[in-house]
Amino acid sequence: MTDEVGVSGRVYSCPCAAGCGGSCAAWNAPNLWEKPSGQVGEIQMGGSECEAVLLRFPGEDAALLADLNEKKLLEILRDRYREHRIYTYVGDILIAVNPFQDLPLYSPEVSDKFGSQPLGSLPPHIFAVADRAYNSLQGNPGKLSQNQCVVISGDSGAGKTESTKLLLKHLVRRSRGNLQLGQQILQVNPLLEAFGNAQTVMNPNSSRFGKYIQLRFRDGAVRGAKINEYLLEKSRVSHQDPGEKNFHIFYSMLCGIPEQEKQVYGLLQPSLYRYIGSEWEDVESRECVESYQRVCNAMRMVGFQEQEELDLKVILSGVLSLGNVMFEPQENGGVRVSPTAMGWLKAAAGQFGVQEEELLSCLTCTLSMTRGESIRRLHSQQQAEDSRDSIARVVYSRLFGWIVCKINELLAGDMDMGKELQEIGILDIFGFENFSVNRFEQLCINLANEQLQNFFNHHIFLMEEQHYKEEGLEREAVAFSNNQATLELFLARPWGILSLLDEQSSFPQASDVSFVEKLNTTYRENPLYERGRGCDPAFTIHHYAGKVKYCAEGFLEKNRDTLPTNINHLFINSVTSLISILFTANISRTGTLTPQQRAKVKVSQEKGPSRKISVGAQFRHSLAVLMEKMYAAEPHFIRCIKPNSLNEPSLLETQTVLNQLRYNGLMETLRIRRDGFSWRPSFQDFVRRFGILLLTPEIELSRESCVRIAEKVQLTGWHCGKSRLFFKYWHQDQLQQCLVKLREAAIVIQKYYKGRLC
Ligand code: AOV
Ligand code: MG
Repeated sequence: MTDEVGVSGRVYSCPCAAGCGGSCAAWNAPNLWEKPSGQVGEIQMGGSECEAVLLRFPGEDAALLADLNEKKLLEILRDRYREHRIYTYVGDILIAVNPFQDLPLYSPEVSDKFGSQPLGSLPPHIFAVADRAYNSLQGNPGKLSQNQCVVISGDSGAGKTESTKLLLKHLVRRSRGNLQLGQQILQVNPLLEAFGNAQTVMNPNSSRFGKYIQLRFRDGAVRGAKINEYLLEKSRVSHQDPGEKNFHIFYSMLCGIPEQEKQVYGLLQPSLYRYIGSEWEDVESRECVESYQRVCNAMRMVGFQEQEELDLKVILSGVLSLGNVMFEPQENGGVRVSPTAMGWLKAAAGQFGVQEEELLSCLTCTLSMTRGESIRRLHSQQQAEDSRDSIARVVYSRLFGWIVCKINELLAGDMDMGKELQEIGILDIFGFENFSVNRFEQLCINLANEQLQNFFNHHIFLMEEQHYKEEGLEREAVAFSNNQATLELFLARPWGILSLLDEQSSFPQASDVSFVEKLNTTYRENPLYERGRGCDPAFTIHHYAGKVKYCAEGFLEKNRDTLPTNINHLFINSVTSLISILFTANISRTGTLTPQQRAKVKVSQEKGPSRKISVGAQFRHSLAVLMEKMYAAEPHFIRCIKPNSLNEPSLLETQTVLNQLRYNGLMETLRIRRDGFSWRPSFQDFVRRFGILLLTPEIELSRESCVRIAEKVQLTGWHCGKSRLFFKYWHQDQLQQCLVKLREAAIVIQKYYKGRLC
């Protein structure tokens, strides 16, 4: 095989991998070369062009560009996108531009090719990111390697969820563990998407929850998986804005269940259900039938029992029936169910496995205990409707929480055997959102995205700077847009938005208006905050990705998330066993809390709604737990870019892409990756991992050994600090290639001697 060292010091190998000696067509093909100036032309190898940097296709790694500016990066992305080269590196960070069409990039053959070739020797690809994480997991013999995490970020519809699926697919294939477990893991996504995704105006398959999937490995093979879910947007069950839909499962169920079977669940025509709304007309039934089959298959493959599946469908039907229960006022100030809706009440009670009168009482009045006496307060029409919708929402969100718990149980594998496992986590959350009306859900979604951007900044800019300083290396700091202040605006105690929201939520007299007034006075001087204009309570936040105006209506109620009294009691005693489980185990409320907090939530719920942990506080907590996990892992970043707002293939809108490059900080990243040293192993780690290259039995874990290794492999352009080494990101690939060669040589020698002995 021919290797070439480019001006950057990076070694390039002929992609044919057949030991062509530089004679094959791939190696000598035109357009394979790029001059150090970044100029691309049909330059042939050899002769006066030997200084040229080989990029198998122009612009594969934007960090290698000599003349660096926004326009150039944009041009590269556009030119590559035109040729369906959707992946581009900025150093070790992968940019993925959504193709909005199926490309032949992900076949098992491609997967195998990536798994078997040295890192960096193939064009940029999402599989290569997976390989890098996987190899780092195997990294250091004799030392438990660091867990890895892949952080995928980008706007809504940019391709995060698709990327997650591709990563999983490749990792499962590569790790070649238990085949059945691998298949189960791959079925998790279709299942979660059916229940947790929905059509929004930005993305027809938008994730309405966040997830962190942890793949657990031992000896390089997958041994189990665990999912953490974050904040399902349950308000969607009872309300969808124009152009949006309810969760996919409702549509696929209504289309996919054969007519005769529908009776079992008490399901009627789709157009009758209020929660399905007017968007029903658009539903393509064939597609729906197929998606229903896919969900059923996925449930079976993951390992759900038949009875559980049956209960699940009955409960979903119950949610739909409940949504049709309407009320009318009565003379005593209370309400009754409209006579035409009595059938729906009966149906819902049957489907939930509870007594009709008791369900009715939960909807139409509130019971409270004062000094041992129970007091009954009648609901207004609005209160009755709110109770109905909140019951529907809580049932659905607990069902979702239960599905996740069940998946975790089924995919736990042999993880809990006490032996240490290594982990690759993949984070796929809901992307940044800015709709015409933004509510409490968008506030939480955008907060999560701020947190991720902060994590990215921390790793790419701050840690870099800090390391140089600590290790005595003189480097100029790269200016970047730090969003720490925005994060504090949300999270600071006691004056951050979430704290003020909690404070207001605990006052019975407070309202959305008084909450916004409180914000207005607290943040009068804060440049990241703007008062809302117009009559509704509203406010605007300057996010890293732009200004978002939030409509504060419903904030307090959504944060309090109060449930009608007695509903827990009613549902725990349901004859439908799954309903009773949902309300006994408290699944969705506590899915991400520690056992102590779990206990606290349980106690506080038993004591009544006022002591309950608010939605904002839970979300803050689960974000904190997630960040703790991610800060302890070695991160790999994928930045997804949405090329146009129409979700069309082959269309790249310059301004749309430019905006994303800007607020994702990709220009600054480019600069820091070009000038900086992104891989900084300690002396010990470096010797442990690459000491074998010296081919001597006893090697000290010292600075000198490091220098000997780097010199032996003829690395150039690296630095030595006080306790660690500073490498360009490609040095790691170069060293890895040397290890592979050494391993291959060892196998040949072994075979040779074996042959002689025989
Ligand atoms: P998101 O996860 O980033 O949005 P998705 O992963 O759902 O975005 O991607 C949106 C759509 O883009 C998908 O449904 C596909 O049609 C298409 N797409 C994305 N990546 C690819 C790819 N590699 N190849 C082919 N098509 C692709 V959100 O979840 O809304 O933030 O909350
Ligand atoms: Mg998604």
